[in-house]
Amino acid sequence: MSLKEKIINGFRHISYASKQFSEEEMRRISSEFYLQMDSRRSVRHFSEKEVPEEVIKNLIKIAGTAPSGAHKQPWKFCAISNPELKSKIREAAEAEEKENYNGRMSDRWLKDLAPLATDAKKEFLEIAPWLIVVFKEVYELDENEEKHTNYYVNESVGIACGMLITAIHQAGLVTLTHTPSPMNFLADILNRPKNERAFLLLPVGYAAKDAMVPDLERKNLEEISEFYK
Ligand code: IYR
Repeated sequence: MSLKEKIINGFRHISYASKQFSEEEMRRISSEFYLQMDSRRSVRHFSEKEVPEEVIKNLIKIAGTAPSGAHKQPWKFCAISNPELKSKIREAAEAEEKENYNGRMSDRWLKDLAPLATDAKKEFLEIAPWLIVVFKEVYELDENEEKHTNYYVNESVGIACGMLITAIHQAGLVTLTHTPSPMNFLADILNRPKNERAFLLLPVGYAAKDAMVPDLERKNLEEISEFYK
């Protein structure tokens, strides 16, 4: 393959060709991938079985391939297997969640959560072998500690998290998106720099043998789409 290149605005651009398939192959590949992703569920019951660090590194590398505003890559993925840190995080998360479930969340919110059988107890934060805390970099800090804006930070980090969740599922592992609120305690416990804000906490591991999930239905294609032809 010949690599073409040219300079635009002083920056090198290289030719790119995506891998392409026949229409028949595309139909098969996309429908099989849909079935694979449709089997993903948010799981709250984890096994203590260890997951190799190399796998976690691969999953984070996958998340790091996400597109981002002006290619600022405004994310940091903190992977925690240290039991003391996991206990600290559980303790702080449960303290916040107790407040949430006992007054900070509206009756309507609690009613909406009832089918998920969630409560303020978050044992998965200690049982799952890994916690990945995703931080967004609200601004960039250069060598001189000067601030530079990042763009579309929530969109960028949200996309990266979606790709991380997809990667976790295809590796045969499970996760859930845990958003203890407020979650400033995560930056404190993990000693993060001041340009980082906690975005999402993803416990990662194998599903427990007796894991259960609510019997939920997804909206169908007609409900989630509108085609303009
Ligand atoms: N953060 C709380 C509450 C919670 C909120 C929503 I919206 C959920 O979909 C699930 C839980 C918790 O993690 O329990």
